[in-house]
Amino acid sequence: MTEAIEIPDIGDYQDVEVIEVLVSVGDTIEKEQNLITIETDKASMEIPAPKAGLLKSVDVQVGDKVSQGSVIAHISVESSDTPEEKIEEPQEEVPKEPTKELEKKTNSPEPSHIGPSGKVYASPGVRRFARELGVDLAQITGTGPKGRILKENIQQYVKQSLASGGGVSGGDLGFNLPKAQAIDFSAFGDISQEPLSRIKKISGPFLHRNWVSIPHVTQFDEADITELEAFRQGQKTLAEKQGVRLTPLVFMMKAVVSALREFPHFNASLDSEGTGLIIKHYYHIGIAVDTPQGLVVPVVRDVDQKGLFGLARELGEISQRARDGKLGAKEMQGGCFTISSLGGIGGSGFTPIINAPELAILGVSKASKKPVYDLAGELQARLMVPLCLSYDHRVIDGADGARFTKFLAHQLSDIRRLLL
Ligand code: CAO
Repeated sequence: MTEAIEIPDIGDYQDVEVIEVLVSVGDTIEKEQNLITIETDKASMEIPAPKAGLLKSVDVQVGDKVSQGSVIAHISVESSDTPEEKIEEPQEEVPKEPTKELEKKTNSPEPSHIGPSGKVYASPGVRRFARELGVDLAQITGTGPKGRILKENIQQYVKQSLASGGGVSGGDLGFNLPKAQAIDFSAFGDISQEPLSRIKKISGPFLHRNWVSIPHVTQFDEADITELEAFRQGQKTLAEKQGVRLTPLVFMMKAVVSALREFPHFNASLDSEGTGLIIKHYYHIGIAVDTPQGLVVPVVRDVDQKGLFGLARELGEISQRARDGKLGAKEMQGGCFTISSLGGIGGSGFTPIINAPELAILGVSKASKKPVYDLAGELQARLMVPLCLSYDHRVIDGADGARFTKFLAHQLSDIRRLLL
């Protein structure tokens, strides 16, 4: 059923200007999600959706004037019990009434952050400030309570962008390329259209930014996991009895921690000026998880302090929660290094994109038996797993990239080292 959404009671204000449209046709809207921002000479207000549903039309655009009762959108009302609904922001993050904020007040820290649903929450003052500077709020990580974006986060982002020579919009990194033309594909045959999921909408710009702003190099190597696999198979029944799946990824996580200890500059981030390193003395590993809604990267904390079975259990739980769309924002923060494993699917190698502000990411492909000459010159069938390490060449030299994967391969080839 399609319903019109109207401007609610906004006091005595009439003909108030629409300064921002926060949603697009085809978006799945949650109840109380902000749809547009309007602004009088004294205040800005965000207008939330009274119901959840699919946005069929947006009936206003920036610059339009609206008053109480003006129709701003049409929404097709649907069940709110979808997996995507479950990963939405906690209720307290979303104002129940239009948020009236005096400008001088909204320049102070206000609720605004990117939730796991991929939406950007911003107070009118923070949004206005970002708009004036041409800053895309989706590019900013908030440091306020519960990850909220503060005005100083925008200032810091602009400062950093200018220092690194990039454009403040985040998307403009100095490339002067022609815009892709809109093509009418229906001229060539039947087509249908569907919107990108919210996770893809939010992760896409981040992946793009990381791809163009970080000088990536990918180092390829392979590790002999013949003994590791024999050990794993030997432990499988015990693992199953304990209700966990002991996959090669769990061993990979332990091996990565050993490599991060050996090469601390991989367990680091560039500081905000881009002139120094922040070295981390904890070992939180992000794991790329393929979900129906898109790729998410939950973080397993303190991997150095956990055993194989404990890690296997945690990995199983977080990947299930990720697929159910139930991960909280905090569970995707604080990673030191990411592992992206396509080993359960196939392929012989790929070039993973670094998950900034981390400095490196390990791609793992499917292990296969290969003929390998042993030290005595005898040909052996060995189980080899491809490793693909992408690293930030501003910080990590090629030689260290090669040393890192060599060390990793060495760790994986001797199960005793991993278990020690
Ligand atoms: N080589 C051979 N077999 C492998 C393997 C490898 N490198 N890695 C996993 N396998 C096997 C597992 O052992 C399992 O088989 P068994 O049940 O017989 O033991 C099977 O493949 C399936 O494993 P899995 O994928 O379900 O489990 P996992 O722990 O390896 O991975 C998870 C978990 C969540 C990371 C994975 O399911 C996933 O989502 N991967 C996709 C990540 C992704 O999309 N990355 C690309 C991002 S773009 O940079």
